[in-house]
Amino acid sequence: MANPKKPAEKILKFPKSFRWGASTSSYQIEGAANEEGRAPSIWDRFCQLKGRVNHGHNGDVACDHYHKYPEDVRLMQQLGLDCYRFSIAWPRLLPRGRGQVNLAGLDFYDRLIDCLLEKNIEPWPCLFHWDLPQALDDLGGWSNRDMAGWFADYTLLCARRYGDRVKHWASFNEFSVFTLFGYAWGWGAPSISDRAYHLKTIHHVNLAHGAAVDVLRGQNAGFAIGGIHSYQPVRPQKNVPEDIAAANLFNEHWNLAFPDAQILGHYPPQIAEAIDPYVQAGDMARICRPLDWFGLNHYAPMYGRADPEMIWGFGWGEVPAELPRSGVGWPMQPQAFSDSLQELTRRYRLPIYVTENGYGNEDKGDKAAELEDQARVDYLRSYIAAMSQALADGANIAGYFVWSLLDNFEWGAGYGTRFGIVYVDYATQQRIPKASANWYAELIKKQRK
Ligand code: GCO
Repeated sequence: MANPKKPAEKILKFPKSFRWGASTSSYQIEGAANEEGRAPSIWDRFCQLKGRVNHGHNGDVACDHYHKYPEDVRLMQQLGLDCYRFSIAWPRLLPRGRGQVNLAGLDFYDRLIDCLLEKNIEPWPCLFHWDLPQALDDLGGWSNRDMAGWFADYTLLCARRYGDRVKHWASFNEFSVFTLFGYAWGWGAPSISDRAYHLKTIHHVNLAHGAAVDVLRGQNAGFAIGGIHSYQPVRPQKNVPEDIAAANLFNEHWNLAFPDAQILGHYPPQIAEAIDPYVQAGDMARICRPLDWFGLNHYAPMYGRADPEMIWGFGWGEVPAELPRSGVGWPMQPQAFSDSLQELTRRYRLPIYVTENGYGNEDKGDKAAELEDQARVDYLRSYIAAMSQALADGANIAGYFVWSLLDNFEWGAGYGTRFGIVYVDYATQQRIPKASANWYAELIKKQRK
């Protein structure tokens, strides 16, 4: 419920060149997991493990976007979006991760891109949103240094096929999140929990990013290339030395391990020391390649505490009781968003695209309530107001993509958590814009006047 006593935050005018969009990812929406030559990814495998994904859900059908993309693109047009961020499923293009190409997979993204362009919506593909081909995981996955070369080959395939129509490219989505969850904490695919494996993964993913940037640049000097980072301020749960130290290491892992290496050319201090055995001469220059933009996924501040049970000794602390929470319990603090935008402008000196920001809630089965999502409207209004203030105060922000266009497969939470501005009825695959979609469309329209 909107708080009647609280004045609505003021959204200042954005420049005409500011881009408005929405984001999704392949495994979360496409479905058609076993169709037309797509091979399993590590997420298909993970979903088969007992008790790992809520309700035993998986991405086999998801939002059936593979078949319903024309309808989804029409929705984007109705919302007035300038651009659409999606991801390309590596196992759809290269079922074994390398070698034999699946032409039907290549064709799918051709159709999607053409459909977007017909409606004047810019396609912003991301090359990796977590669905690693299982065949490559069988070869050691990201712990294998050869992955950098295989990722570069996959990137070249995409750049050659789609580069005549796609200008904006993202290498990876949330480097730190999938590496921490998948290889340190074991809570996501491929469910590994091992310090050495995790460190190698960090370094090889960074090498893969650098190699992909070079491939893209070599294909077309005019491409606009970026990486997408989850950046949330990490605060100590208590003001005691153990928690301060834990929050500091948490921050190195979550916020700095990838962008510092890719943009500043070095690892943050504690990671630099730990990762040194895996770094070869010339690697930092291979990782640190010129970029055109910084992709920021931001949701909420985080609280860290010392936790000897956790693999790196830091864990999730409690959120202070005075902070309001979203429908999935994440603290809501728009000021942390504007602070992050200022901080990132200063640190990396690149134009920032907010590639994800949004509000999640547990589905309680009340469709009418889902459609009247006032809490999501309030969240978006207050966060976009904070972004407009940051812009007015000098942050370099060029665009905003809401997460997410559609309700979708929310990883370990399955379909029980909804992040969409458009409701998906999974029984019928019907799409219905929520109040937040209408609000977002109005906002975009007003900005154009
Ligand atoms: C991530 C991903 C998205 C999520 C979204 C909500 O951050 O996990 O980029 O795929 O669905 O962030 O959790």
